[in-house]
Amino acid sequence: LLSGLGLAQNVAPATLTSGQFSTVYNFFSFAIAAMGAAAIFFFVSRSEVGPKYRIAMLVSGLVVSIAGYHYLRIFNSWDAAYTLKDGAYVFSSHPFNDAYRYVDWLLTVPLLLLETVAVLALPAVQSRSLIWRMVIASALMIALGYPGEIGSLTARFWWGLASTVPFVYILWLLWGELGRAAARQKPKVQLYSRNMKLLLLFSWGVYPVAYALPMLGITGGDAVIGVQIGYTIADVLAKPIFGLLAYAIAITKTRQDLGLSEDDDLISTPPVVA
Ligand code: RET
Repeated sequence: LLSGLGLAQNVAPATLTSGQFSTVYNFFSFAIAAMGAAAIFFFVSRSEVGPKYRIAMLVSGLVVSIAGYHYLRIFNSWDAAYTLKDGAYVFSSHPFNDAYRYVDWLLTVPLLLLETVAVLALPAVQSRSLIWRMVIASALMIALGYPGEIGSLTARFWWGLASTVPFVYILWLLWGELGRAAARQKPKVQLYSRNMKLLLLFSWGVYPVAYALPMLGITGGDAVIGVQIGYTIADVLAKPIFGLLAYAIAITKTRQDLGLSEDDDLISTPPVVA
């Protein structure tokens, strides 16, 4: 059935045009800059938020540092995997290593889940069980996705389907938990928490879509670069942009805890000494 649907070919491309090669090259370069700058921001802003929320800023900084390192490796691997020959980019003898990405997720997804729970400051008992369930599910999601990434399109379909089960479970847990936590917050944080829920759903949703591109009739070089561009956009949304929203929640809750006005200008408010 699957080969009838045209799914039984590998994603491996023939040759990339120089436009295709450099688009991915530039996306990776952009991701390195975004992750590196975000790391500095989160580490520095840690001292601006109240003690309860510092762990969330620290974890956010770790996530983007880990990702920045992996994007450096991915960038180098991409650069080494193709050589310019007669105006086109052909495979060199070095294979492009997509495992960096999966190893990155294995580390950063549990940390992102921790960050989310930490910034909401849920009661300890409740958050511990929630974190464990999500961490196990996320490891399963990533481990099941990888064989499909490097296999035939048929393998991609079945492993992708298997990976979607823990994926849906995590989103379902987070959606409920974030919704309940949001309901307990004051209006401004409620709005941020709602945005966090939407950003989470949207950014996480980009990963399976990028993964599925080669099965949706996109072929050759377009499939290869579509997957890489999709993952890179998703990573920038899910790590630095998500972290900024976590920072906004943390700083607003810090002000509320101290009885300061929530709308104080970020720059003119003196740092919180705790
Ligand atoms: C895979 C395989 C195909 C099916 C699904 C996938 C989901 C991946 C996700 C990754 C999230 C990564 C994040 C990284 C941030 O640091 C593995 C592509 C559902 C959701 C949030």
